[in-house]
Amino acid sequence: MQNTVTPTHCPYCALQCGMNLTRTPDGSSVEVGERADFPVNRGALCGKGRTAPAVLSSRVRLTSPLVRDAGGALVPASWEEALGRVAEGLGRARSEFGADAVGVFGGGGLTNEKAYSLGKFARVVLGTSQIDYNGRFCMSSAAAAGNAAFGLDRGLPFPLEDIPRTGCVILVGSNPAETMPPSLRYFTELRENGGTLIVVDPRRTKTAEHADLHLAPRPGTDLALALGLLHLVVAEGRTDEAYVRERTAGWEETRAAAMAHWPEYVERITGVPVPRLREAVRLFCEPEAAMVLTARGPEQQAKGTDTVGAWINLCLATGRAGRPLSGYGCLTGQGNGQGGREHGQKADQLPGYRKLTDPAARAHVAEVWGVDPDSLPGPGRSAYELLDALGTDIRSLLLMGSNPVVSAPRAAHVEERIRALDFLAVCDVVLSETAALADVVLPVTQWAEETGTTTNLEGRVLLRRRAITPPEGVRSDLEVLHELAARLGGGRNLEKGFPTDPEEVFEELRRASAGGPADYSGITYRRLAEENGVFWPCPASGGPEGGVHPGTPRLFHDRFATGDGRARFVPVSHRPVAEEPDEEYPLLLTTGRVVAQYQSGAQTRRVDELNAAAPGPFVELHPRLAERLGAAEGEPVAVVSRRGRAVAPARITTAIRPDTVFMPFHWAGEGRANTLTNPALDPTSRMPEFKACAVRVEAVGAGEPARAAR
Ligand SMILES: Nc1nc2c(c(=O)[nH]1)N[C@H]1C(S)=C(S)[C@@H](COP(=O)(O)OP(=O)(O)OC[C@H]3O[C@@H](n4cnc5c(=O)[nH]c(N)nc54)[C@H](O)[C@@H]3O)O[C@H]1N2
Ligand SMILES: Nc1nc2c(c(=O)[nH]1)N[C@H]1C(S)=C(S)[C@@H](COP(=O)(O)OP(=O)(O)OC[C@H]3O[C@@H](n4cnc5c(=O)[nH]c(N)nc54)[C@H](O)[C@@H]3O)O[C@H]1N2
Ligand code: SF4
Ligand SMILES: [Mo]
Repeated sequence: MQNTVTPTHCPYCALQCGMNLTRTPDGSSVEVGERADFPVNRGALCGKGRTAPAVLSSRVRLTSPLVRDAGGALVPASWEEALGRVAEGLGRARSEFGADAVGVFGGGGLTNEKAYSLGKFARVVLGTSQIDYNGRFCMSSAAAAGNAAFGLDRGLPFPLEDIPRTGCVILVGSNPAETMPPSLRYFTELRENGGTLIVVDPRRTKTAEHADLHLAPRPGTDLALALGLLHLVVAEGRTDEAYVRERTAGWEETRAAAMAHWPEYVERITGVPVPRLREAVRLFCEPEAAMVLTARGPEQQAKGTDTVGAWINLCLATGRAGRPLSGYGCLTGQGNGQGGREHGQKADQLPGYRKLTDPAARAHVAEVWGVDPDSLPGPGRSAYELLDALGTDIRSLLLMGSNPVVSAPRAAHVEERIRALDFLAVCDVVLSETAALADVVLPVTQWAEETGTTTNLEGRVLLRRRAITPPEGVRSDLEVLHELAARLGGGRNLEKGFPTDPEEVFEELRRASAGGPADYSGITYRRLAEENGVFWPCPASGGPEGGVHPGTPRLFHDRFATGDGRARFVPVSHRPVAEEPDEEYPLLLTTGRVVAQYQSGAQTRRVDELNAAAPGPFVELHPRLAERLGAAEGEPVAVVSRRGRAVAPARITTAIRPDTVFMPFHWAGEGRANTLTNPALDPTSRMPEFKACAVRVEAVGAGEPARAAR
């Protein structure tokens, strides 16, 4: 029998707050308690974490497989029948149209074990190249920029505990007060210690309220802003010449690009006044150490990779990377946003953050998997491109851990593509909007009911522990993959490569990742339990005096992970958003999050306390804009883009720029923000432009003729 109190981690965001779960007396659920021994959150939790057990209840979750009957309704079925149908649905597409007609879509909330097994399942069992995941919509631009500049992508190259001790932090398009509330402490402590906080956000968010300086650029102009700051750094003689010479390459070209971005020109593009640019440069350059942290604001742009590159350039020019208490970092989002991008559910990737196109990587992983390297497919399509190909090139899809009907850009089109599939199987804990379209829904176990590892935003690998017995009728994602491998293997006993015990999967993941950039080979479940998490890279040996490797909390202090150890400047220049406002669509829509809902809302919209706090979508608009529109607080307004129309109540606030409107994306139906968003993709990361598209807003108040805002 398990202990009654189980130390574990939250099911939601990348902070992966520690919590203690106590089984309720009848054993059917758990209560969340404070877990003070985990340093990242020191006991603090947000409302989502506190109420997470509500989603364990069979009142809101799935407890039986569902299959579509002859009349088109989803009806309960046995596991035997449901698994048989999935194997048939995936197998038929493969035999009729070839392996690439089968798609797989994963999620950054899946544990490392699940992400690893899903990637292996796609390549080994299905033989398809067509796998990608929702992390593409999350931190892919920062990953691409980090790889280009530093030769390695780990969201934060230092632990959060370094933040309060640096001199200045620029938080770019990041709203931790709502998206990672317990982490706000690090920024308030920074200020208590005499450091300064600069927030760059078109909205005066709850986070911006804590800032010493808030810059509110027009959405989609962060690239110009960063170049303008770099221009001032050079013009004011604040470049760290020695550092640039010794630790970087490519400065001259970047310097030239920055010099073309005069502060006055940058002010015109961004709307940020020149004196504020100067103030930001002063605050950032004066202290001994400083950091730039980005999140989805600058990253979810069709030029997200270049935009993050521009912020990294600013760090490199001023000697603020790979030094104590200095650096560039990306605040990753999902529970396993970091680990989920390392172990092979990404279109171009093999475990250990290896490249699918690298012959040595293929040979290593193929050996661990016991297959011929030539049998491994090449890179496939990125997330949006994969969704866009459903029903045409891709005939059947296995989806695990995402709800794209709500969260994908141009969602009405994506929904149409999903409906055009010959066959859709969804593994989920609840009947999400996407699961509701499936031919077969497989109900799976969740966080408190299963063991597994996640890697938090700091690169700290953590052990989530099983605290209660799952309800009858559900199975784990690992069991699903095991059973499907048996059915689809054509007598090859492929299920042997898909153990259902997470620790066994982790042991294989260790070997597969050994020697790769994200090396987990020195990490074991036992160490994770004893040490409360271990930072990768952690090779199997090579610790001090030949002992165990301690893990790597801080990266790049000696050298960057490039061939010559130098960081690379990336020459970038400003370009406009993919869809500039015009006569017909005169405003910019940006999207994001509220504190009480999580992502597509599939889980949190099933929690009463969270719905009471955040009952539905809304459109944030400035009073001047509202007046022109005739929009009143709480009254519905329609937001219209080239992709469609969404309706939600107006929320009138001076905290937003008058040329911008904001919608959270947590809801389906009429108020679905992603009906509007633009799937224009970044050329490198293939990130869609969630953060800027042209719209018009119309008041749809009772009886009044709608007026369009100009
Ligand atoms: N409550 C809650 N917490 C979450 C999540 C959730 O859904 N709900 N999701 C988790 C996940 S997966 C993620 S990725 C993180 C995301 O965490 P954040 O990145 O903090 O969240 P967002 O609200 O998407 O975007 C942050 C800010 O970017 C601003 N912004 C919009 N456009 C621009 C722009 O062009 N430039 C700049 N500089 N800023 C812009 C928005 O106004 C917003 O305040 O949160 C994680 N935590
Ligand atoms: N407009 C706009 N759109 C956005 C964004 C934005 O800022 N603006 N942000 C983007 C970002 S950063 C992200 S990360 C995506 C997220 O969007 P989604 O990919 O839709 O993320 P979730 O809502 O977390 O979906 C996870 C699904 O998996 C289920 N699930 C949870 N745990 C498990 C598990 O262990 N196994 C299985 N099989 N299922 C599980 C949940 O119930 C849920 O249905 O949205 C993107 N979409
Ligand atoms: S901040 Fe994130 S990890 Fe912490 S309790 Fe809230 S949702 Fe969970
Ligand atoms: Mo995300």
